[in-house]
Amino acid sequence: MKYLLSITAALLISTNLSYAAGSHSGGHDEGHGDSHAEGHGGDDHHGEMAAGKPGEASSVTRTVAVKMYETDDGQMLFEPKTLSVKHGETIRFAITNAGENEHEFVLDSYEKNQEHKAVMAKFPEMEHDDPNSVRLEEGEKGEIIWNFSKNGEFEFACLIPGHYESGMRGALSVASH
Ligand SMILES: [Cu+2]
Repeated sequence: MKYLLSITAALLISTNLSYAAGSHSGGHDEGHGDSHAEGHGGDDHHGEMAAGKPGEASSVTRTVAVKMYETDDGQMLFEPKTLSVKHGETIRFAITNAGENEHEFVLDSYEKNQEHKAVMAKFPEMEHDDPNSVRLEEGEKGEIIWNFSKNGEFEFACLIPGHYESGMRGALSVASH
């Protein structure tokens, strides 16, 4: 029940933010009709998302190791700090939480991450089961397999309150060559 309430709130908040920012892309008249069913968030199904779509293990072309950790001076970081991939690649992100806090790896557009971060700030206990993210306890390992079907500038981030501001964000660019 908690989950359902949070998702409803998330949709309301992200809608409000979109209007406030004047960036209401994917509008109602742009051919997204099949993903606009009542009560169904366009980003919650298993199809395309802002940064591409979930990939198949059999199609993986490259594994990228990602480490999440904290430094003694209070920074929270990803290693590597930025990523560059080719359009069409299917990447297995092998993610290790080498820190002492819980962390997450969320791959999305900058705008979606800002919206998601605002929701997380309001509902820190919110749990999600999105194919573009993984949340790991201290010492835990996880993975995401992702197909970069869209060119553009994206972002990987940890949206647990305070972590993004402490350094847990990185640019990921997808280009044809
Ligand atoms: Cu974190």
